[in-house]
Order: sequence, then structure tokens, then C-alpha cells
Amino acid sequence: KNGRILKEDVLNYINSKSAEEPTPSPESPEDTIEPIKGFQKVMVKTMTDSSKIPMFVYGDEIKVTKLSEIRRSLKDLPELAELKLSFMPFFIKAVSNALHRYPVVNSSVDEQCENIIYHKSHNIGIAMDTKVGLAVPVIKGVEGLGIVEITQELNRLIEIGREGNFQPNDMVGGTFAISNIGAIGGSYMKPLILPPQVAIIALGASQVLPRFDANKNLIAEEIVNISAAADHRIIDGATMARFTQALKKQIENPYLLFLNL
Ligand code: CAO
Repeated sequence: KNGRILKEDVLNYINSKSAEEPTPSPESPEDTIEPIKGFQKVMVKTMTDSSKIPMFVYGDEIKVTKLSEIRRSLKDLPELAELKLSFMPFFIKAVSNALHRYPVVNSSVDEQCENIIYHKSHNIGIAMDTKVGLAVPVIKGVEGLGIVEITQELNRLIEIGREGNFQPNDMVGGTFAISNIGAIGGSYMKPLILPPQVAIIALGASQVLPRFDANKNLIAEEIVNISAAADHRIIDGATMARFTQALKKQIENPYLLFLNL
């Protein structure tokens, strides 16, 4: 509906039967055949649809040195003892603040690409590597949440995701997505858009690297690479570059996050 995937669509698709073809027999008795189902089946459909989108990827590096310091100092506060505060909630908040400035990045398109639907809510999907495969549960209404509330919701989704126990409602309504492949490793990944969404970012692993400061002194900086993919039918490179720069500015100076700029 309105280009959005609803709970019923997820359930219908997961439960639908594969094409009425008999299961193929293995070519060799040593081979095994496994039917594609569940989250993997969702991945087949989403990624096949995604391949039809003319997309581009914009890349940059973000200094997370200050963010790391702040995270380290907050992490051990007794008030946050129950929470696991990673980089992610800060990136999620920075994305939402940047979406306020570039609303087309938080839109979807209908199937014929005749209408752009601008979403009021920032429902941020988080790509998760779970026991049952790739899942993208959604943190809803991020524009109205603070860092602690985002962390609570992320922790809840990671906890239930560990066993693949998501509720259908956790999986629908996404308007933008983040894939933190750096939690596993690797400095760069080209992410693929999850239609009907029109943009996604991937984050690489943070690395301490030599860089020059404003006075051309060599310093150690903690760096995360960001790759931002967008649907080029409705988002141009300049918009995605500005969106990413707005996000980068907040991560590099995390105090801006709290000003909701
Ligand atoms: N660089 C360096 N360290 C990172 C990092 C990064 N980009 N991302 C996470 N870490 C660190 C965390 O800070 C944490 O360290 P501490 O224990 O010192 O706090 C540790 O790695 C474990 O983090 P986490 O994975 O528990 O939590 P998270 O909030 O950072 O990430 C999640 C959560 C769900 C995004 C992640 O676990 C995950 O599944 N990532 C894979 C996403 C994926 O598969 N993408 C591909 C999609 S396309 O096929």
C-alpha cells in the first residue's frame, strides 16, 4: 500500500508455496538440495527487485575519533549499565537528522515509478546477521527518539534477532536502511537498496589510520568508511552527497546530534 510493505505481505510471501515445480534431484548423490524459504526467500524477492533499480553508490570516510571517546565515556555509566551502547544508535540518530533536511532520501516510489511518497516517519531498517539469515528489522519513529531510546530498541531487536524470533511487525514499514558490515569486518561494502525504499548506507569497520590535521601534522584518526546507495531515478548524486555530508558532520562533531540540526 502506497509503496509500503505491510505485515500481511511479509506473512503471505514467507508462507507462499514456491512455483509448482517438483524439487530437482541432485546431479550427484553427494550433492544435497535445500529449498529456499523463510528470510532467505524474502532476500530472493527483495534483491531481485533491487537489481532493477538504477542505483549509484557515493563513498566517503568519516572520522569517528570523537564519537569513540564519547561512547567510551558513556558506556560505563551506571545509568546505562543495562544497555549495550555501540556506534549504531549515534549513526541512526545522525541519519534521522539528515533525513529531516533531505526528505526525498526517506521516500519510496510506486511500482511504475510515477509517484514519490514522502514518509513522515523515519523508520530505519537495520541489516542484521541472524541465526536465520539476513533480516532487516525496523526501528520506527526514530525522529522522535533519543539516543537511549534508540539503543533500547536496537538492543531489543538484536536480542530477539539472535534466535530469529522477530514479530512480523518488527520487519515492516522501513523507509531507509543501514547495514553495519563493519561489525563483522571489512572496510567497504556496496549496499543494495531494499525496494520500495530509495536509499541505504553501509558502514565499514572502524580503523585507526594516519591522517593530517588542519596544521598538516600527522595524527592518528579513527575512520569508518560509508557507502551510500540511492535510486538514481529520483535522487541525484548531489543530493546524496549533501545528505551524507550532513550525516558525517554530526558524527565527526557528535554534539550536533543533540541539537537535532
Ligand atoms: N567498526 C568497528 N567496530 C564495530 C563496528 C564497526 N563498524 N560495528 C560494531 N562494532 C563493535 C561494537 O562497537 C561492539 O564493540 P564493543 O563490544 O567494544 O562495544 C562490537 O563490535 C559488537 O557490536 P554488535 O554487533 O554487538 O553491535 P552493533 O550495534 O554495532 O551492530 C548489528 C549490530 C545488528 C548491526 C550487527 O551485529 C550485525 O548484524 N551486522 C551485520 C550486518 C550485515 O550482515 N550486513 C550485510 C547486509 S547485506 O547482506
